Amino acid sequence: MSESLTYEPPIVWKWDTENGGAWAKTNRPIAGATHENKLPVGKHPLQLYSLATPNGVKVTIMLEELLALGINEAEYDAFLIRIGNGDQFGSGFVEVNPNSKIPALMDYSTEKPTRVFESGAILLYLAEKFNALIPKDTIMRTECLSWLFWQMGSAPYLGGGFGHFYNYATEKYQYPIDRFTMEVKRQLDVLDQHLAKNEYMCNDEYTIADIAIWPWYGGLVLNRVYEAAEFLDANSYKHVIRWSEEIDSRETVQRGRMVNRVRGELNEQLRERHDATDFIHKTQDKIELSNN
Ligand SMILES: N[C@@H](CCC(=O)N[C@@H](CS)C(=O)NCC(=O)O)C(=O)O
Repeated sequence: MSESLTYEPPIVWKWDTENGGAWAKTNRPIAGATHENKLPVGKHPLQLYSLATPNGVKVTIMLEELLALGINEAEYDAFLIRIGNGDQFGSGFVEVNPNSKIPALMDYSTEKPTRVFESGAILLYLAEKFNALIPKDTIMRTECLSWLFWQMGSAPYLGGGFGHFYNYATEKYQYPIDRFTMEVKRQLDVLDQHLAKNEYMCNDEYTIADIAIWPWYGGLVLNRVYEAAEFLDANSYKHVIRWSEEIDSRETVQRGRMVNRVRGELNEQLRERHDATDFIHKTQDKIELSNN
């Protein structure tokens, strides 16, 4: 515990580089590149620069879903951005995403190369480009976009709020944990009530709304995010559990979760993906075996 739980803010806040807590090495109050670093470019039109966090896997799941639908133009190269090492502040990455956060995508199939950042924008871009995983009917399409933007607005309370104070913070304080737990449980109840009446987020159609929401809220109730399932009484959200388990069983989702993964079982880590056969030959267990 620190000496005092109360804090008197100064007139003007100053950056104390020694006092950043978890993520202190990467958190900064300024934007822009810290170093020169050209990004690699592979052989496919779509180039993804990412890491298998919940925001990152939204995009790899989407790309694997598109490929499974037979859309071969969705073939992609996925390069690893290690945010703990500050790769997101390299000059090449900042050109693709001035906000220095994964995931970021380049599409070289357009007349001029297109950059896309923000996972929700990437999902929508790919859905529109390939005319897939987004409802065709205007009312359902609007419903789908409402849930997509709901996720983008809600998840920062789960990640930056709840996750930070419950999981990452070295000292635990009741005030922020209570505040963000209340909000996350409210969000889970929003989902639970909706999924009681709908198979997926948009009625009976699996769409980019599910692909955006599942990595965060599915991950939470399946106890993969912040190890908080028991604390949040996740089993009581039984419709969220049903929907989460169903999506988790999709082969496309299992593949998407492996891409750009650097933690967990070695055979589930495909740190870089350049070809569909990489899932067979290039997982980390095989790479380490061939290096020995
Ligand atoms: N709203 C953004 C959030 C992206 C985001 O927060 N990415 C995190 C990893 S999950 C990141 O890159 N953090 C690095 C940093 O903050 O420096 C999105 O959905 O794409």
